[in-house]
Amino acid sequence: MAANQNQNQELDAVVVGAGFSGMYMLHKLRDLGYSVRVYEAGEDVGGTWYWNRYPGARCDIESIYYNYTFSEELLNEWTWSSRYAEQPEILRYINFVADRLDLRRDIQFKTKVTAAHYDEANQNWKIQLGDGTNVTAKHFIAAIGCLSASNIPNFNGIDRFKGEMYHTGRWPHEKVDFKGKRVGVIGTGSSGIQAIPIIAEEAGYLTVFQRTPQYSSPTENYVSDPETIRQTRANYKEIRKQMYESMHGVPDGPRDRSALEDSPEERQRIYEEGWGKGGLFSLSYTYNDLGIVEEANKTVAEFIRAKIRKTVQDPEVADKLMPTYYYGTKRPIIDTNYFETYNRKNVSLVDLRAEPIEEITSNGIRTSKGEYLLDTLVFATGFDAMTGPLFKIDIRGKDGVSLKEKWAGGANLKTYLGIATAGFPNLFMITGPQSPSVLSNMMVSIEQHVDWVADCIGYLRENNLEAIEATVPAEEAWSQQCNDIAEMSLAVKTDSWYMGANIEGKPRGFIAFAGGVGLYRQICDDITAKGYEGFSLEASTKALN
Ligand code: FAD
Ligand code: N01
Repeated sequence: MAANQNQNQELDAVVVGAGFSGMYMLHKLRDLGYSVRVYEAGEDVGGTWYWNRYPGARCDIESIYYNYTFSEELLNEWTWSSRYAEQPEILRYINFVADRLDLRRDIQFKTKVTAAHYDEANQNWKIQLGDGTNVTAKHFIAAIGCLSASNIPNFNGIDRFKGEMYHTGRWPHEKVDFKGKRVGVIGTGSSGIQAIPIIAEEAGYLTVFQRTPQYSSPTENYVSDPETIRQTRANYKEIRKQMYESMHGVPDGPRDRSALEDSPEERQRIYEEGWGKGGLFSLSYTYNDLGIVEEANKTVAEFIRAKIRKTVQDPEVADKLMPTYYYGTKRPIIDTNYFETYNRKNVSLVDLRAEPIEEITSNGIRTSKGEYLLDTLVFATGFDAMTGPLFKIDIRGKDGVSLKEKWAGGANLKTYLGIATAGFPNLFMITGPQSPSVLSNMMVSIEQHVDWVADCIGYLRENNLEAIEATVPAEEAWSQQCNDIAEMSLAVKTDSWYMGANIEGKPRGFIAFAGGVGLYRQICDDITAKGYEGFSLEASTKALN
């Protein structure tokens, strides 16, 4: 769709974003007979997998679980090539779905949504697009992604650099040529740790600028086994049920045993087994108290540090790579040859805790100890997560109050279920803050939210209702519950993007519901069964105006 064809009509829904969330939301609502348009800033579908094209990008949830589950046909028609598919394959899958469901005809690409204001008199949303046009919709659905606002820290002199600069989350479509170049990578989160080993193979010289050393364990990727795929398809209903009822949206869960119940020898054996299997959960699911009991956490942290010491040949470099925060309180990372990369002759590590970056110069990076000359600079510096993409849109609810103003301080982040917020009727957030979202297999959380929102809109239609809004007491209680659960874990003791700590000036507060996707689904279903308890429902007031 080229120009905005919907200027003069009121749509049932406007959806922002054409990643996994927006695509399923469109399909679902359109199937139920609603008029709906999706607006997407990018040139095509894919969201995360459209933007994050950096070398080494791949998923960390096993591909057989990291796909849509709502359609058995889609499941049976797509076969993943490996345990953890790479970005190009995931993007091919997304395009396959878009074609198969004929989604593009209702998506307007290259179009940013810049503002959305609730019109109380007409009980609808006036939405402004980047091209200056407007559209009106009864429901405004933010499917804008938890990790879609890339973050480039405001380093002094950043505009002076004469070489090439890239952010992992805004990677060009063409291959970036590192051959023979002096490359600097800032950031060692999941993105940096995936990209660094591959860039190192091609670059003339790679300098990694690390602020916080990370725990990372092996991915152990392998080619898909046809028999496993056959069995997964044959048992999908049961597997999906397990995913729905689980903690993180995958069929298994933590072993029901404390790390402190085992002898050191037995623990070592268990950790070795988990390490050997590879993947996101093999190590963290070994015991059920690694995320909550300090002494238990120390055992797994020390296990990984010993692995790093054994892998990295230069003891001084190994020392710089030793993580000290509580394991698992930042998103666990899985890698392929990350620590091994520091044994290469063309790679060096700069510890930014010992020598902070003072400025970016025209020729590279100057730390407190000297200047590093670079041809190419890669920012693997993450995202302004969760609230970042929402705040980029001027969203205003009742009385013209902006979402940004409403959530001004960390403690002020108030949502009901992470889907809605008081004062903003008919605004729905797919995998919004204070939902399980980033703590889970996002596909499970996305599908659950989309289904819930579609059911809710259906309920309004069936009952001749015009608007639904979270009540203040309901969101107060939900936000308190989210904070209480987070406080039980070690996660609140670490500076991480989960806590908003990666963005200068961002209020601190745990950003998600940490009670697990199973419990969360039960709560949502229960609220629906009670006629949308905690929401106020409004009939049409249009006749009165
Ligand atoms: P996104 O894919 O982020 O899509 C949102 C879209 O909204 C974007 O295309 C954006 O351009 C658009 N948009 C935002 N604001 C506007 C606006 N104002 N106007 C118009 N368009 C707008 N999760 C997992 O569960 N497993 C994984 O293995 C995994 N791997 C990941 C790897 C990387 C590199 C990253 C960054 C994230 C990963 N995630 C993973 C999280 C991932 O973001 C989700 O799994 C999922 O892809 C999110 O889909 P989404 O549609 O909700 O959001
Ligand atoms: O971002 P991050 P990411 N000066 O925020 C550093 C998902 N994902 O893009 O730790 C110097 O984790 C920062 O340092 P510190 C996944 O959910 C998944 O890597 O803040 N350094 C850190 O090292 C993940 O969690 C996959 O001290 C600065 C890095 O930059 C999320 O996306 C792959 C700095 C940022 O790490 C984000 O991951 C990729 C500064 N001023 C992403 N500011 C999979 O494998 C920041 N840093 C599925």
